[in-house]
Amino acid sequence: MDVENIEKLESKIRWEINRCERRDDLQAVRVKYLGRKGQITLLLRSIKDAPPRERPRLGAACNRLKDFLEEQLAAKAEELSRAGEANELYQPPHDPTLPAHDGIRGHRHVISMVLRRMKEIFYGMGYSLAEGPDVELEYYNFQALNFPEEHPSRDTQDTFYVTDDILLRTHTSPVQIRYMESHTPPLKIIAPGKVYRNESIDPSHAAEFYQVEGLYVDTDVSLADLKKEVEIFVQQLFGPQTQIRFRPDFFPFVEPGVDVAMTCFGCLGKGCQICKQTGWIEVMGAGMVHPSVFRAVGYDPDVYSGFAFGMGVDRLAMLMYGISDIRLFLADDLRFLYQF
Ligand code: FA5
Repeated sequence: MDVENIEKLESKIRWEINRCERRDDLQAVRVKYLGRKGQITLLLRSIKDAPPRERPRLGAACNRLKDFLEEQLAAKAEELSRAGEANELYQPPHDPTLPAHDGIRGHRHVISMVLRRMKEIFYGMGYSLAEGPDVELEYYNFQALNFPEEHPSRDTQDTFYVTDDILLRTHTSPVQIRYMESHTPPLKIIAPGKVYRNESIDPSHAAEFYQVEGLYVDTDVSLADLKKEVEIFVQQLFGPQTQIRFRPDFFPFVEPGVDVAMTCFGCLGKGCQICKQTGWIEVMGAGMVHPSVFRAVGYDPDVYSGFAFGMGVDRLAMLMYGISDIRLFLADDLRFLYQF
């Protein structure tokens, strides 16, 4: 074996590697030349039998050949892997900039969406946020709000009691009391939150639902102010053509008390299925803060006046989206939830 023969092997190797079509073919070429009985391995072993002055040149030529083989194998492997023949050793690195798989995405619950919209409108009208506890004292839920001792809603049939004095709030109105106790007028707040009633459940009655309370107290607040504020709110939520109507109603903590209805957005007042042919939809209870309530929080009713209103968020959401059963909001049915 001389240097010339060794160099001739180069073109043989190049030709063989060029013909390789798969990773296995490349491995076969590697074994053929570098395996235990491979041609280059045997050449390297035979150097010791050559005349001493030939050995350095033979050794250098063998090493060059070995390097050449490795380079050719690596280049071909990359070419194959680029062409789709994936190879564990030469696979391209993971690319973190590639777009992710489009998995299932969550989104806000429809009640949260409606609540957010309502808050946005009220913040725009100058109201700020007030909050109170879900587990409330009987005093704030009833007594300070001027509910007589024998009022039916105080009954355990309507209210979830924790103890004699502690209950799950049945409305958001107790937040009015808590807020007035710790602030002096003028004040203008909304209090959104969850409320609980020991109700028989049906398509329009839930045992837990959301309300938004509103309260405005200053030195010269009138029923006309209440009417304008409510009108601005419903027109922003349901459209500028919406009209409102006040009718007398009774809540112990307001005097006078009113039931607020708006013209039906489905028929604009003509009568349709949504409004049960009446042309009107009830939206909230409201009224002028009762003097007894002012006295309970230490305000002088001869100096201050104010209005309060309270509405059910679930019922509004049902109207806005044409939902026929309130129980769907808590049913955890993804087919329902993904529609919004
Ligand atoms: C009240 O809760 C008063 N606190 C509202 C109020 C505030 C009046 C301030 C005056 C001044 P009412 O019980 O009517 O009122 O409930 C208010 C709203 O809650 C109703 O209009 C309705 O939309 C909703 N609501 C009442 N009961 C249920 C129920 N079981 N399921 C779902 N929504 C309900």
